[in-house]
Amino acid sequence: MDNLHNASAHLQELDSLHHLHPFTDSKALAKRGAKVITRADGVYLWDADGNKYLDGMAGLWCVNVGYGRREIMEAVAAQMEQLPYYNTFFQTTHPPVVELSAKIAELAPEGLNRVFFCSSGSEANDTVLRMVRHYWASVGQPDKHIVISRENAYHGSTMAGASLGGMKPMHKQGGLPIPGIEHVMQPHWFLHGADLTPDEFGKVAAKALEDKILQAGPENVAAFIAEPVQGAGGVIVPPSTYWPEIQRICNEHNILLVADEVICGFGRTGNWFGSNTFNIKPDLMAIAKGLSSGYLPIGGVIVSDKVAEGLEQGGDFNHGYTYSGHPACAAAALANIRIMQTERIVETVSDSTAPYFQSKLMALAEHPYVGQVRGVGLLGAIQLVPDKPNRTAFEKPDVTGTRCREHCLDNGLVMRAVDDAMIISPPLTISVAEIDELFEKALRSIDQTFS
Ligand code: PXG
Repeated sequence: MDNLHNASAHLQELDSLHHLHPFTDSKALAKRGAKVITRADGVYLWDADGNKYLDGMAGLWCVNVGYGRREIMEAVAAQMEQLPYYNTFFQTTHPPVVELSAKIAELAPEGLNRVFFCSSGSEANDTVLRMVRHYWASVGQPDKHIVISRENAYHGSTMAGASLGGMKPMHKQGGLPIPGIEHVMQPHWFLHGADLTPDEFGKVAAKALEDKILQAGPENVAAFIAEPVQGAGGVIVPPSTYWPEIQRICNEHNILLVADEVICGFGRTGNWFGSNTFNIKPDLMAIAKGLSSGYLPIGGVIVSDKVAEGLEQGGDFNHGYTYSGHPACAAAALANIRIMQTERIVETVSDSTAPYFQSKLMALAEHPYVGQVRGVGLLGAIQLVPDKPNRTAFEKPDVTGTRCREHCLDNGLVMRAVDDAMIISPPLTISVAEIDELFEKALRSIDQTFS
């Protein structure tokens, strides 16, 4: 154990000297040292000191089939031997990208049959921004360029991704948002619903989109982009009245509807896509994360026939990445989807583990310091509050959530805090016994947070 500990300290020191972490205060991290994760299997992680954790976040909302899948590793190794890289720019293609495109078209909602590949969710949303504008220009309506998104949305960290996103702390850095992007209210009843019922509030939140479209002029608006369920914003499941209204508004005003399925896609909500769960008919869908269960970086934009046909009128779409459709990443995604289909993972989530997970989550609503629980499929949020009856927030946001997260780690559970909401998004392969373990550890950690 001592040797292990030394190994960990040495790595921590080098890490703090040479590695800049995403979304991190480097100085604060250097003081405590990063946790060194060395191994994973199933739903569990191990650190360099030999501690074991149940990974309640599936890495970063992505390891849907769980860790340690030999089928994916072998498919990638075989592809690397055959053809480790070739581009798809200059009228060439290769078997894995063809097969993956066809597979995605088969799984995607009706009428979405084409895929543009990239390496991440951020790149997918950069593609979305350029693609929807190019679409409208191609069909003779170049004025339609404004993209409307929502406050507290997360669409990535590149210039376009972070601009489309509605995270204020991100907009404060680097001169964002870029022009032509507007934000409207998020459907977060707990924070903004005041004394409306969730269903009344859902319509109010949707109306914010219609007001914004009318203000900008529908002839100037290209698209509305939204996550079916906001993930990084705090697992915000919209009221049932929200999505039908959004759909009506986009249809009526001739605005493209973009579903950001980066988290919701590939089984997370109990269907292949969040759009299936919420009966959304998107024109485009951004995908990443669960597409390869995070084994290799790959993302994409799934495009409807209408948009694809419009784009065809515009000639070249001057956009693409060296790694668009990377063969090894495509092979990883194909192997991942094969696992999901042979093991009927989406069906198991929807019929068995998600209902069980949601019942355990709902039971936590009784806790004196839990103001609300939210969830769908294998997504959950536990909103911690100081004063239950009044839906008040803590005076200093983040402190309680961070403390709870630390207790979780001490108890062998990875659970992320979004301000004071505790977030759960485990591998979709989690068993009933592991769900019991997850909630037993979560409850113990919440109790310790308030003791
Ligand atoms: N869209 C959505 C809905 C996301 O959740 C992205 C786009 C961007 O994907 P890439 O692959 O570029 O990271 C995401 C990513 C968090 C957290 O702390 C969430 C994400 C990424 C990093 C951290 O919850 N989501």
